[in-house]
Amino acid sequence: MTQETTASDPGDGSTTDNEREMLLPQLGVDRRNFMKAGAVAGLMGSFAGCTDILDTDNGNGTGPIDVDTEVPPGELDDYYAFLSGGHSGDVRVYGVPSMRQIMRIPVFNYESARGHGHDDESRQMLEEAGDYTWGDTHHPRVSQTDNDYDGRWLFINDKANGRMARINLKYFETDAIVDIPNQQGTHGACARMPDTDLVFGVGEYEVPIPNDGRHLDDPDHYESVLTAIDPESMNVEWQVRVDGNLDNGDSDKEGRWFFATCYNSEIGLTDAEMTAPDTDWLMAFDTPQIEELVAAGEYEMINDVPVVDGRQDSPHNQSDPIVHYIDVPKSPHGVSVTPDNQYAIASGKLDPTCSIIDIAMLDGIDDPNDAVVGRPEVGGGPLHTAYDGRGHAYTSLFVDSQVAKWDIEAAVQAEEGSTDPVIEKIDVHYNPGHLIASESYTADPAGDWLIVLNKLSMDRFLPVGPVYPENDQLIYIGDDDEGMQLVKDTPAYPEPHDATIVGADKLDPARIYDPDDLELDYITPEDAEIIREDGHVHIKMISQRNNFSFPEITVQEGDEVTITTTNIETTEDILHSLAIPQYDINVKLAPQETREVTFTADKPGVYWIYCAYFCSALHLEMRSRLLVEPAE
Ligand code: CUK
Ligand code: CUA
Repeated sequence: MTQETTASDPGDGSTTDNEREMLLPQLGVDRRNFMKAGAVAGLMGSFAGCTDILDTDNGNGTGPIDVDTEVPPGELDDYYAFLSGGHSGDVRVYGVPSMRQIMRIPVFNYESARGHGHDDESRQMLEEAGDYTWGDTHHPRVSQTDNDYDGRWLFINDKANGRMARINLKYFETDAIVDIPNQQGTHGACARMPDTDLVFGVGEYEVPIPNDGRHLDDPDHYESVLTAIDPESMNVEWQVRVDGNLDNGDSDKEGRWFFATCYNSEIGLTDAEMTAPDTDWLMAFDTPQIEELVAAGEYEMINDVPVVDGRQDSPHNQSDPIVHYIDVPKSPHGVSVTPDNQYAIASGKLDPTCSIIDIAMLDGIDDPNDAVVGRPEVGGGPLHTAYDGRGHAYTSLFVDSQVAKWDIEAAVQAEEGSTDPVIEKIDVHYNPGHLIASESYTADPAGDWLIVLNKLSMDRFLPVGPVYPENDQLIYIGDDDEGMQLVKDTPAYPEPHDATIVGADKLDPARIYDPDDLELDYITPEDAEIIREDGHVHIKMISQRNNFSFPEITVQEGDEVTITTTNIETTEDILHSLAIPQYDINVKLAPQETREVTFTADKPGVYWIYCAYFCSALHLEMRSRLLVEPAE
């Protein structure tokens, strides 16, 4: 148990260690000096009189500290949190409430510890998906059945290169990536509810379609598309072209409406042009109607994708439009649907309000602006909104470095621009982007934890040079009387944008591989062999504590070499790897996993194939020689 992970109240009115530490800056005592003096009971005692300060606000943006976030050694968290890695290109798995980072899942990045991009299969997946070395992940969304997490998949966008990836949550491993045509910058990512039968990629950067050089400096030809992807096949099923651009998105809970914000309705080319008008749009896509048009052939085929015209002057948008363009101020950013499916709430970004759209009113409406039923003023720079399932909305305020908690029904009743619906604000550190409440994207949020993904961390951690970590803060929201309570700072490698918090009991990850789930044939000790044919050497072998099948393997310079390896261990947590120095290869092998790697033996010499996962007391001895004989 450490100072940092404890925030429990001893319950006897005395001050906890954590409270004392949080008081230190105020009292002009730094942590080291405090710790040095820690044995001095007198100093401890001198803090006791300070509990009154703590009961109100300790100046650190926190309220009273009486929330138990401790997950003692040997115990497990209640929730998984999946955080996007931004331009690191990966997804991170945290436990909540401990905020311990448990795992990283490489997606668009090459990563050696998990062998991602190092074995033939994952390398081929990355190459076929555009052959980029990085991506920009923003919105991790876990698949649902009947509006609740079903533990099958996690979908994640690539804002950089217009892609969508799927992570298999049995193995916590990226198993498919689609390079989306006609879309530059897939930003928002979301699935159609209630059963994740479509995954939507929201196209941010408007470009000519097709973008083949025929229109360059002519913004009249710049467009964005919404993309619908089949979650099983990962095929792009259809797209809708729109006016303006698209940013974030969310789906209703009944399989009809998909909402996306647009901050560049004017197709401006500079920031000044993009922010000139007072309103942009929230778009509402009538997805069953779009599917009917696709089925009826009412589309244009562009780069092998059926593209339906959803622009304002499209014939499909005259009566009973397929896309409603709803005016909202001003360069809106996040949009999210309330758990009860009543409202879509768009955050104003450059306007201090959120716009509340009554979803049921959209059906057959003449003027979609009539569906805006509330517009509370929540504070400076509202970006994203999350829900606790008790009728409250939590909106991140980028400019104010705060989170505003407000009452949704009160905001519908109040005058436009009223601040009355705001119940409470809490300081966060600093400049929050997304915030995410536990199971907020389902019909039944848990309503206990809120993670706020702060872009700046400034003075919150030891300095590590000019590249700062982000700060993921944990806030307890389970007690409406006490109010929001900041309980934890967590440094994050750049740069999480969004997260999904899933009850631990809703996932059932495999402990070892099921060989039937893998493409490659399982290799037993008896199967081990070296097959030589016309300049190609195929080595089939096993790995186990503490060796590979062959103590040495001889090949000729210039041979193409394929090594297929099965880790035949059946004990969980006993991993091996197949690392080949100076050949840039490290393939991870979890128990019962088979992987394959192919390379050209173009460097003569002796190379010790070794295992990079520390697997046993004889791990260091787990190595074989690759002997590459020089060509004549
Ligand atoms: S975005 Cu980054 S803070 Cu990509 Cu949802 Cu808003
Ligand atoms: Cu196998 Cu180390």
